[in-house]
Formats: sequence, C-alpha cells, structure tokens
Amino acid sequence: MTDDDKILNDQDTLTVSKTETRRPSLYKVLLLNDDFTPMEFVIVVLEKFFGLDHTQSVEIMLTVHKKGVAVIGIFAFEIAETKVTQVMAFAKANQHPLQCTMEKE
Ligand code: TYC
Repeated sequence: MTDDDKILNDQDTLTVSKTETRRPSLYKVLLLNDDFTPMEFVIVVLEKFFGLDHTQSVEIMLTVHKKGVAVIGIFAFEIAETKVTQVMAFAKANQHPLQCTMEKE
C-alpha cells in the first residue's frame, strides 16, 4: 500500500482511493563454468553486458571458474531475459559453449 490518490470531483466531494504498487519479481542471472570458453572472453562478457569494471569482471570470472557458477546480477524479468539472450548470442557467435541462465530470486 502506498500513497493515497485524492480526487476532488465536481460535487466538491473528496474521493480518497488507495493505489496498489507491486514491486516486480526479481531474477538472478547466473553464469556457468565450462572447460573451453577462454577466461578473457568471459571477462569481456561481464564488462560488455553487465557494466562491470575489469577488476570486478576478473574476480567474478574466477569465482565461476573455481565454484562452477555465480550470480552475476539481479534484475526484473525482462532485463534478466535480455541479458541472458545477449550473452548466449555473443557466445554462440564466437563459438564458445558459455552458458548463462536465470532463475527467480
Ligand atoms: N573454465 C574456463 C577456462 O579455464 C574459464 C571460464 C570461466 C569459463 C567462467 C566459463 O563462466 C565461465 N578457460
């Protein structure tokens, strides 16, 4: 429940109604390790599609490399979906088997 909407109608009667605002569900975007995608390519992906700086990108790439998977961002559904599509298309275009997925938080 948030702000009240106050409307003064033509009989000068004050109508107060509640506006329901729903926060959008959030989705985790996950990057998966594999044995073939070059480390430098993964770093470029993180910089290019997730706006991370080089240091953050190296750190996250190494986390995925060591642990097998990492959450690389949390977004509303359509943004998460766009990121996954962009990463998968970029990996495919460069013939790397890199996998990026999303799941509801
Ligand atoms: N394991 C890869 C290698 O040794 C590097 C890598 C890291 C691949 C993260 C995918 O999401 C990944 N070249």
